[in-house]
Amino acid sequence: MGPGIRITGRGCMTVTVSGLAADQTPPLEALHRALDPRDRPAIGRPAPGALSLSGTPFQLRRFAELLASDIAIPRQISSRLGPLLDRSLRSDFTLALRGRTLDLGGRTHIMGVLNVTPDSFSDGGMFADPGRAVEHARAMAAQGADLIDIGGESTRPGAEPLSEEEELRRILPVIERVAAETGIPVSVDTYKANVARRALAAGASIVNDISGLRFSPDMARVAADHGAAVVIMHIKGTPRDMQANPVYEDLLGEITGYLEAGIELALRAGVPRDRILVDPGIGFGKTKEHNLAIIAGLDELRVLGCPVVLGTSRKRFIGAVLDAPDPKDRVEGTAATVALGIAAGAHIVRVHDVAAMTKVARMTDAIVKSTIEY
Ligand code: HH2
Repeated sequence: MGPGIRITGRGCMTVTVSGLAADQTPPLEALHRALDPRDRPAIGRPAPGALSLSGTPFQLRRFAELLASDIAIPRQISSRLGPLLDRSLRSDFTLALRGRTLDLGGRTHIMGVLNVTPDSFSDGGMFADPGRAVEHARAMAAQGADLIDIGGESTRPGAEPLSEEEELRRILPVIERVAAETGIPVSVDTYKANVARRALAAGASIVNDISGLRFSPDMARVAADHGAAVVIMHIKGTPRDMQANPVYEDLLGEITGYLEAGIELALRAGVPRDRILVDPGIGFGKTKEHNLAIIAGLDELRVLGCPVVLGTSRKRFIGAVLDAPDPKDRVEGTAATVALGIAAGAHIVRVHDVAAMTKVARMTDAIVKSTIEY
């Protein structure tokens, strides 16, 4: 056999610096030229005032080191690239919950959805009875769920807000029993600080807030006071109005910015960084095209340095792609989003079909997280 050539690898990353003034580009280009040719990432000018560098993590780190020590380049650029690269390359995530830890840097974790509502878009009315809800949580745990996410208010597009009293009446008995009887960590899906407070006292250990800590000013403090973890999710608008023509200038940039500001809120209130998770909020103020682009570009959220939760399960955009109006016919479509979401960096997937998605996640992990043994 003659010589052969193979090109392999997933390790190429691109850093794009935008908003550069005319006199800021030449020193960056000079710095790039100063690198040993073997350590030079590929340089490009994707738009006016923007510079891109593509290469291996090693090449980008070399550039960041040189940049950090260059006094001709504004600190605002030179001091940020190194830490951002460190966060983007981070893979060790251990989530400390009451009395247990989840190693999110290893295999993908499964968050089973338990809606104790009469009107959720896919399972509304099925688990409104506490006994049936607890039974379903047990079944999901047996099927592979690592966490159970319990919610009492549907946040489907157009949904009206629910009173705190009614939300508490629905979820508290279920949270108490699921936490006590299954031992599986429980997250409470609420944007109301008073509801979160009572849910945490009843045994939940994570607050899953679809508003990214924005709708209730006290939410971050409540989470900090109870030693709870938080899922900070992106939403544009409110459930009632979010699907009325959502528009973005820079989809992933805006989502990342919103989540970053949410992380700041959490940190300032006293939630430690290792208890913060982020979620791009699939379907929350997004068109079908937005949702697809977010999944494809999910790895952009890695700069936040927090584990990523992805909630695509049975959602409307899958129905739109597959022409499947009934959410129960969206399981295979959900599987595609779970597999590609994991490949693009999701650490936790929030799903209704736990048995099927546990297998999809294990299979995807076996391919993309090759250090895990099966
Ligand atoms: N999606 C829903 C609710 N909560 N939380 C996070 N972190 N991420 C999500 O994508 C997410 C969420 C909506 O789905 P569901 O709970 O099944 O429906 P409904 O809001 O109608 O109860």
